[in-house]
Formats: sequence, C-alpha cells, structure tokens
Amino acid sequence: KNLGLIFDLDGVIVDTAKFHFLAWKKAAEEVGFELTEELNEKLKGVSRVDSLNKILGWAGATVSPEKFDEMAANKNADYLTYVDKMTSEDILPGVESFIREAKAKGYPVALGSASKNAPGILKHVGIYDLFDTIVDGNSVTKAKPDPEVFTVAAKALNVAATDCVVFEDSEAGIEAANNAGMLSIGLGSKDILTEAAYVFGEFTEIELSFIETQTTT
Ligand code: B16
Ligand code: MG
Repeated sequence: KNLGLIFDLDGVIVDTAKFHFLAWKKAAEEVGFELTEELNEKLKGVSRVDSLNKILGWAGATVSPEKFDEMAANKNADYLTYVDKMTSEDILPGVESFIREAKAKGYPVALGSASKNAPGILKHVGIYDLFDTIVDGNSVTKAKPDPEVFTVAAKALNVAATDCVVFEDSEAGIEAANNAGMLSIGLGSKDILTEAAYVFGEFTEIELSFIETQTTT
C-alpha cells in the first residue's frame, strides 16, 4: 500500500503551542493588547511574521519596520527560552510509537511545519532522525492554509497527494491539508477543527490500521 505520513510539529509532536502563546502574549502586551487563548487559535500554524501582523491588526497598532523586526526577534528569543528546557519527555503521548510503527511498515514520514525552529526542536527532543524529510518555515514561502508545505513534503516522499495523510492541530493546517487534496486528521477539539476528516484528542487514540483503510491506493 502507498501511504505517506506528514506530521505537523507544534501541537502534534510536541506541545510548543503553549510556549508560542506565552511568548506572543508578552509581545502583544507591548502594544497594549491582551491576547486571549481563543484568539491564539488563529495563530496556530501561522508563520512568525503573519502572526505578528495579525496581533498588530487586532490591537489596531502600527509599528515601524524596525520595531516589527525587534518584536518578532524578541518573541522568538522568549520562545526559545522555553524550548531550551524541553526534553524527550515533552513528546506528546503516543506520537513517537505511532511514527515508529509506520516506519517499521515501510511508510515514509515527513515533517510539515511552519516553524523555522523545527529542526532545532526535533534535535532537542531527540527524534530528528525519525523523519525521511523535513519541510519547515525555512524551506517554504507560502504559509498554511496554503498547501505548499504539504505538497513539497509529498513530493520529497515521492507519494501522491491522495495517498498522503496529514496530522494537524491547527485550523490553518487542516485547511492546508484539505487544499492539498490530502486526508486531514485533526489533533485537538472537534469544535475547533471542524474541517478535518477525523479528529482525535491525542495519538494514543489513533490506530495505524484505521489510517491505512482511509486512503485510496
Ligand atoms: P517559528 P507548526 C507553527 O508551527 C506554530 O504553530 C505557530 O504558532 C508558529 O508561529 C509558527 O510555527 C512559526 O514558528 O516562530 O518557530 O518559526 O504548528 O506549523 O509546526
Ligand atoms: Mg501545529
């Protein structure tokens, strides 16, 4: 069977979403805006620059290009202080064994993340070598919900889009997977990931055999 598995990073493999939230919350305070968890959903899977643009828009604030770059750099530095403390224990339940089972069956595995920090985070938690290919914020230009990150990953895996399954925790990422013509599996809440083909709370609930029955060839 032909099957390519593509994993988002933040919110799927590791719970860095909470670190992004804390760092963006601090950045937003600088322009007098209180970032709520609800609004933060709109930042998941969205690139650093696009995230800051959204926050400034919500705040009704305009800043100079220099200040913009400074805010983005500070946010990332702040975020990395949390990342530095991560270990293999920060890998979300069930996802590593799921990937290992898929690899043992010969299915190629890719990372499809918007994050420029993706390789560093994977090395930090010790699973960098699990991936056949890594497509991240350094290698694509168009952000989710554009399908680019996933179509580039599928090409690298040499698997047709219709045989690819994407695991995502964000609204933008589910939309990107659907736009790519791939099967979208949401990790999180059914109320938020309404466009996903299936939604699970976490990887411990997902059987590889179920995923295998869902693609076409
Ligand atoms: P960075 P994913 C995304 O990663 C995050 O969900 C999003 O919150 C973040 O702004 C984006 O990466 C960029 O991250 O600042 O590290 O380049 O969910 O696509 O793995
Ligand atoms: Mg994510």
